Amino acid sequence: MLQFETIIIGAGISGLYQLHKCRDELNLKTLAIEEGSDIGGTWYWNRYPGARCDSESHTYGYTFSEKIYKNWTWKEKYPKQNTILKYLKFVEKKLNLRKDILFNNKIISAKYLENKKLWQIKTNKNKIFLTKYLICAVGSLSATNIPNIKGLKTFKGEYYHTGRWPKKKINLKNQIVAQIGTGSSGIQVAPEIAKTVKKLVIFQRTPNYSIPARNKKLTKEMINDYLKNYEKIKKLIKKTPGGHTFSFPDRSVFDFNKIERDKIFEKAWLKGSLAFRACFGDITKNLKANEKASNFIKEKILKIVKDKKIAKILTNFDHPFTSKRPTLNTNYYETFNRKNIELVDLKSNPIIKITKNGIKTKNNDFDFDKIIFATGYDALTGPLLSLNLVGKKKTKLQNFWNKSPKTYLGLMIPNFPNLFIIQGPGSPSVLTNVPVQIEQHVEWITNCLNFLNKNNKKTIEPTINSAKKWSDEIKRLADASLFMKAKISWYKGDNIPGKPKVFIPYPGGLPRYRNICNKVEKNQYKEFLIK
Ligand code: NA7
Repeated sequence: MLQFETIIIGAGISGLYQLHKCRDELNLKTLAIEEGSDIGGTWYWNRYPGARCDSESHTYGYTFSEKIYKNWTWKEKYPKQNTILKYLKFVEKKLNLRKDILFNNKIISAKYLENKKLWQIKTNKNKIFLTKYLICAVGSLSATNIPNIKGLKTFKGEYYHTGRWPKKKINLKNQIVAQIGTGSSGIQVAPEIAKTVKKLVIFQRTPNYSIPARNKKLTKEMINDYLKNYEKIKKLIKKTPGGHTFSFPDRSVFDFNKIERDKIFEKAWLKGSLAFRACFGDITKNLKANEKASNFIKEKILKIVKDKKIAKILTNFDHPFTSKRPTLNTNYYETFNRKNIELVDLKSNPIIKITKNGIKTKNNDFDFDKIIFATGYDALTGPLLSLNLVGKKKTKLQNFWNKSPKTYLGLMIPNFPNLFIIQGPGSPSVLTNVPVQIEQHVEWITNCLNFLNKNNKKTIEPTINSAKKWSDEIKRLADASLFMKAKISWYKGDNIPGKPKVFIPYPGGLPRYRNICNKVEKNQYKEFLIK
């Protein structure tokens, strides 16, 4: 049985950086284990047509190395999936990481051996490893959710989930295709495949607010500008709540009359980007202010979409803008003006079952060649629960988290010594420009391991009390936010039957979170049991 000092699960953005830090900075004997056949994580699996990042390219990536930052050139405002994969391969090569990654192995269980103070890991290829530290770099949105709809097994065509899109080329030409789901992925995939398919029928459960991305090629000037400003950008994205280059101004929606306000909204709409929500400081905080932004978006959709019935379904909002994950689009609403598109409102016409030939709803019987599930993920907790983790005193994570995920800082779990999470429940994770949060997590974990090794400490785990306080703090912040106003939101577990209905990520913003983590480190981990 091979033994390591650190095993990292996952070789996406977080796993790669953590491998570099553990192996090259701390000199720990380290192995990364990856389910896929190559590196990339999210960007390995999400190969669906139109897959693109919603963060601007020059802020989406590693900033820890000036050399790496400046030796890579982003060519578009929003990088597409394949470009990000190429970027990660470029980084991997620079750091020579591949030799310490085991591919095509999925972790099926991980058990803490109390007498040895080691984790025992098993993979689906019957490989067993021992390790002192176990770092879960499994991503927040990697456990795909295909809803349990009656009859799926009887469907005689092929079906795919956007987050597990096949490597082989999928022929959609002249096909009649169903797409279930209109989140970030659904909004990206629809305009792309609508160009090819004979007919696309989109099944919408909740209408989504979407802002134009306005993707564009970066000019030489723009590229030189962001390269020149490396230090400035690196500092800036650490200071803003979401890890983007924009922050929220003091100005309120109510400081302006409708004409002035709409001018500001219009400018942001024409520019495109997630920064639309930061036109005013109170859009994401105050329901009345939020309504002004929602109404502006609604008016835009009603203007773009020609068919009044479709436009009505698309704008039948039941939640405030930004209370669910904000999305960007390229011609999503315009796509509904095509002749080969149909929109089904699942609120009035729900799916009854999937049949041999297609989908039966309350009012219709559709025939399909293919079904695309853009139905999201068992977010944040799903990837960790799938590891079948068993901690001290035979504590199963499934049981320990049956009412709510309990972590301290989203980084560690009581009863699970030496087990670290990157982007876990209880961390800002999905509420941020993800690589910015990843770098903070990896660096915090690295410093913690360094502390333990230097002080000859064998184990670390948070106290139950600190985890309890952390959950209370998340609840307090979430309750005061607009996030809780969404009816169905994966931020609070609503999309998965049986999942605890609590707000999962830390909603206090990155700078506040970073300060807390830094204090914990400075005070030598007082909230933890260290032996
Ligand atoms: P999301 O944002 O979870 O979107 C999933 C979509 O699928 C959303 O419209 C859901 O409607 C819909 N959905 C989920 N379950 C069902 C069922 N059972 N029936 C009908 N419709 C359903 O996932 P994405 O992949 O789009 O985006 C996730 C993140 O990945 C994104 O933020 C990017 O970072 C990449 P709902 O709104 O829940 O009513």
